[in-house]
Amino acid sequence: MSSPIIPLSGVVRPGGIIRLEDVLQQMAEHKGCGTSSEGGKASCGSSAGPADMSPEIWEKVKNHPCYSEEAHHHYARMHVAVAPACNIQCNYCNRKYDCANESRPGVVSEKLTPEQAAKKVLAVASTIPQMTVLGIAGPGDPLANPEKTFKTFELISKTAPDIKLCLSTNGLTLPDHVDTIKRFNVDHVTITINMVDPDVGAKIYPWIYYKNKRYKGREAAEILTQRQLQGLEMLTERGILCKVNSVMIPGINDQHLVEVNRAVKSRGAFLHNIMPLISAPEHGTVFGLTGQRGPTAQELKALQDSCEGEMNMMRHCRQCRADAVGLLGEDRSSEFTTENVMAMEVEYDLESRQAYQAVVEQERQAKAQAKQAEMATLAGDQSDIKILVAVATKGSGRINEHFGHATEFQIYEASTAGAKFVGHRRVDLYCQGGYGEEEALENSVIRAINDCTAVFVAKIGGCPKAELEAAGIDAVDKYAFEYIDQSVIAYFREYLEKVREGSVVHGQRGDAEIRQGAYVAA
Ligand code: CLF
Ligand code: SF4
Repeated sequence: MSSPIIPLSGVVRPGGIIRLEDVLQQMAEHKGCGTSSEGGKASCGSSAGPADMSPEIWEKVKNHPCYSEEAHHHYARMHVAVAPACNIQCNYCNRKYDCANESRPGVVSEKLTPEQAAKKVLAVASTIPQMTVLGIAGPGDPLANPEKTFKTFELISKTAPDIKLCLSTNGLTLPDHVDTIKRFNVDHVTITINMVDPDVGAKIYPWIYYKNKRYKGREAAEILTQRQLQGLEMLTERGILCKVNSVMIPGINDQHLVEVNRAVKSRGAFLHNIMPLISAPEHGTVFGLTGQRGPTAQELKALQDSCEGEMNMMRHCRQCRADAVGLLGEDRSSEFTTENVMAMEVEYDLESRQAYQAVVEQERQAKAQAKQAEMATLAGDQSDIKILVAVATKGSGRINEHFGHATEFQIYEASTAGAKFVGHRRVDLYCQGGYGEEEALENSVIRAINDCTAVFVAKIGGCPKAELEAAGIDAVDKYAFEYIDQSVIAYFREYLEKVREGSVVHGQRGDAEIRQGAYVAA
């Protein structure tokens, strides 16, 4: 079978400009959409181990905001919601909304055709030059909608050739599509694996629909786990980087996820993303209605810490919507509605995107050097003390957000080993219409960062600062617009000095809450 990919040279205009119309015209003349999973067998790609970060793997992850924590401060992703159908039922999902394997419950995305999706990608890429990854993550399962999913990838690989392609799936039909995934140069695949024991699976999945038949309970879970692990093995054998998402459901699979971690690590997964169950009655899910709780912030962190070994743990996932646009943690999807996008004249200018990204790289290197220099001041120091610091940021790895404008805080663990990103906490906006909202401060922000010793902000008013101090959280604006890692290390060094001289008493802080409500963009 011939490759479905048509030659790029046929659609590149002088100056490196590529137009969607030219690509669509060529594809209309080209027979077959190439979405079959048969034939076209690709040769095995990278032989490098997924955990050893060979130059080849670094090349794949360095600009991917989900696969590299450090990259997520600088590079953006976008999703296109082209895949409405699903072939399984998860007890944390209400099908009125997006696939909860990557999205927070209660979020609805605008569905697109592949052609609309391709135009949207060009529109976003022209507006946000640091957008480097296009993912398909719903609103159902991308591989339950293979024609739409692969047609979209094909269009985008022609019109925006420097954008990495990414896919997220429940894995049921994954083994049938691995060769097609390889052929379309989809380098990053996420599989949601919540269990490897069908008895656990029967509590999470009421049914699956497989080969024209509905299976229930343990039998359904047995088929699902077998297909997921087979798909994972097939992908890693072909050099495709795999991330595994797992939803942590206290009392159901929380202990079991350590075993899941071992199983996926041994099959070559590159990254494990353990996400909290977000569950509330208003989501209308089985778990929401039965009162199944999600984990606390410290329960989640403890599980992630216990799984952290040779395999990287992802801790910066934002459980984004199926039409998310922008840096992780920001939501610019409302700027790119179908109506807006269809009215836009867009051209894909590869050169100016590359020039912009070169500037981003310089900033990234400056940040790394600043961190290294600050770490030198802690060299040789040993202490068991660890503290958490919450940071208000709009991106670029800097403390550049006002306290009142933050809809999330990034959480760093500081110790003599340095500054380590360990998560983020969504909060209600404190500043509403120019005024501080007392309720948001007490019921949302303080609860979300209650386990933190300090909060770093670009600016903060006297009232919230005093209330945070009363809750035992040091509100710090002296590092405004500085790099986060460098500032966290500097603060920790001073903290340690104060503990040693006796002016500060170090003690364990309490736990914190993970926000359960559906996200509302600011
Ligand atoms: Fe999208 Fe997922 Fe690709 Fe990222 S998201 S398909 S790997 S480009 Fe990222 Fe969003 Fe978490 Fe997903 S933060 S929900 S892990
Ligand atoms: Fe919902 Fe996604 Fe599960 Fe399908 S795979 S039931 S869309 S959460």
